[in-house]
Amino acid sequence: MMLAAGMSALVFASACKPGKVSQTTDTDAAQKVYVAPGEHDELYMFASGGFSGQVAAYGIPSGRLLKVIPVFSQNPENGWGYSEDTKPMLNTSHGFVPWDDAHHTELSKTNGEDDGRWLFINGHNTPRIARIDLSTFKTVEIIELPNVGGNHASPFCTENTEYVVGNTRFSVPYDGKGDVPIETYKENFKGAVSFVKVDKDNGRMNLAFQLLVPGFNYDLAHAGKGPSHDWIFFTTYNTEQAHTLLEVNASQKDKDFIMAVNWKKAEELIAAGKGKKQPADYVHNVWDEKTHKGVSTPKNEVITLDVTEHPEIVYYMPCPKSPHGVDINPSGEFIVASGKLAAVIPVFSFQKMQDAIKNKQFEGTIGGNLNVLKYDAILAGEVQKPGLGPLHTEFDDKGFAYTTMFVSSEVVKWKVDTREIIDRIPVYYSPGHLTVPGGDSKKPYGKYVIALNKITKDRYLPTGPELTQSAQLIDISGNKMKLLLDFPTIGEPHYAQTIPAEKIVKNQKRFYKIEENNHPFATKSEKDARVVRTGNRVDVYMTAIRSHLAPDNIEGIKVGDEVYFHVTNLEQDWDVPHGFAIKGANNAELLIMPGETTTLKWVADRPGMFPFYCTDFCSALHQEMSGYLRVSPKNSTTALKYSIGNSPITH
Ligand code: K7E
Ligand code: CUA
Repeated sequence: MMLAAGMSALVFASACKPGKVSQTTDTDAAQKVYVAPGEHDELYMFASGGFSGQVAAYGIPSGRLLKVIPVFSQNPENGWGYSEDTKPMLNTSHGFVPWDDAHHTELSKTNGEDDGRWLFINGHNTPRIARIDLSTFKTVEIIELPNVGGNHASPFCTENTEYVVGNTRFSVPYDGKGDVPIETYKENFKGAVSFVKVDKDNGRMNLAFQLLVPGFNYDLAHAGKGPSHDWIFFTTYNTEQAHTLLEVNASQKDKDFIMAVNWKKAEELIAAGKGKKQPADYVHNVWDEKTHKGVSTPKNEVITLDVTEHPEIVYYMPCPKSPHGVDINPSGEFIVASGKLAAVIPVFSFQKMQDAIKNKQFEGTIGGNLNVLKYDAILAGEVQKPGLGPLHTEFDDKGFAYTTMFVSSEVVKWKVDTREIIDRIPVYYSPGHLTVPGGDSKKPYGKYVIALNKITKDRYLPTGPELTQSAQLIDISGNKMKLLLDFPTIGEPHYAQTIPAEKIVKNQKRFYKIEENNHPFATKSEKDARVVRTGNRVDVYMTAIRSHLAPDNIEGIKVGDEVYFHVTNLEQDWDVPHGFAIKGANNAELLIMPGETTTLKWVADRPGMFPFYCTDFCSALHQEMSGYLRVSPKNSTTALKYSIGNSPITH
């Protein structure tokens, strides 16, 4: 108890960072990160925005922010979560939830290599997994996960993206059975590992099954590859099963565990009908590229398998002191876990683990029937004195590993097969995750490591009490690591994945074909622009092309009318979006891509004259791209009328 309290005091105290440390940057650092005007970066980095709920794409090595991709949070910049078409994407079994806490970006993989097709990210708070299509940089699917409290160990994909997997951070009773005393944690609380099947052709997700596992806190995960292909590994903490003051009560034991799950065998058991259908409420939201709309579908059932009834698919690997990250090296043989309060980094051998299972080298059980493997039997070795507060490890293409040290604020480079420390470099300050291009794949690209830092203190110009988080680009091409660049990030970057640009660029979509637009309110030519009243609902079929909106004069709208602006961008060229905004809208603007239709709902709340206009500076006459909508009192007799130019639109 004293030790644990002392350790957590250390973690806490060290959040006060050292003062400004002068450092030597490589003299040619500027040259190494300089991307000349008009030139492209070599790599994309996709970083989570943490509590911003979004993903950001940066160019590396310049550190330039290229795009904020809205995922779980509304984004007024492009109407994500505000337009009628995108609102269903943020639907959950709790209704519309326009925010989440997004931690881990995960690129889809083929044969263990990043394939550049999709990017997955978890919503930790209201448990969800999202899929972004990297040909459009758009969130195209979000699936909610039932029975889960805190989808943190998520979404990690297996070697060929057979599944993306998520596990519970806060164990809870199953959905619908949560109304029990908190002190019944040990009897009633459970973890649930969600296996979301990914269609290999179109990426479509589907919650295939859930494994019910003991009620611990599951923190992070990585799937095996090569020899360890069939397995996925999760760190656990709070194996003490505390439900209060976890800071102390969940740091009692010298060791927690890595839970190793044979997902291949689990899949076979499910296929053999061993799973149980359980009621579960969750929703599945899918974006349709042709109708330019999201569709939200409620689901009510999940197949579950209780691992205590199938102990042959789960083994626990003892791991020192509240492990956080678990990372598998490119060959798939070594499993590295980072105990937040541990003095060493244990490196486990997959081969030894398999032998230990075969030879029944167990040191105990969990709940009487899940086997705990012997630490010494499965250990390849330990990295001694790595630093304080190890969190996450990535790998390069030359057999080295890089681990972040949150407390001692550094990145440590060590050799995977000998566990010897090669180099260490201070980072500013308190790194969480880090990313090496391809660094969790079978074929790392290497060259850089980017540390994702929680605290910046004095690194940038001050911005009041709230300061930015930060990424630091480090050159790892030589034996010694060299700091090249600091750049601020959106939100709090947790994990990031970095990939050679060529894998993404070749698939880019430039615009949507207007003839393929199946939006139910699409207007494919200006002559079809019109306004239709049905009771107090008014549908405005509007078109946008440089440099006018049609119709641009609308009269006969009455107080209380619900007006739906369905704006179709008729352009068929790259980089010509149009925007749409109207005074008093209770949501946001629209930003409509070429060939796309998007709908904004607006309620006429008072009589008057309401200008509307294009928000995106699209041409020399962009300022002219505007119009008026007249609102009359509820009982007025003003006739519905719409036009552009001097004559009404005729059909
Ligand atoms: Cu280490 Cu949420 Cu992956 Cu942040 S977690 S650091
Ligand atoms: Cu269209 Cu500005």
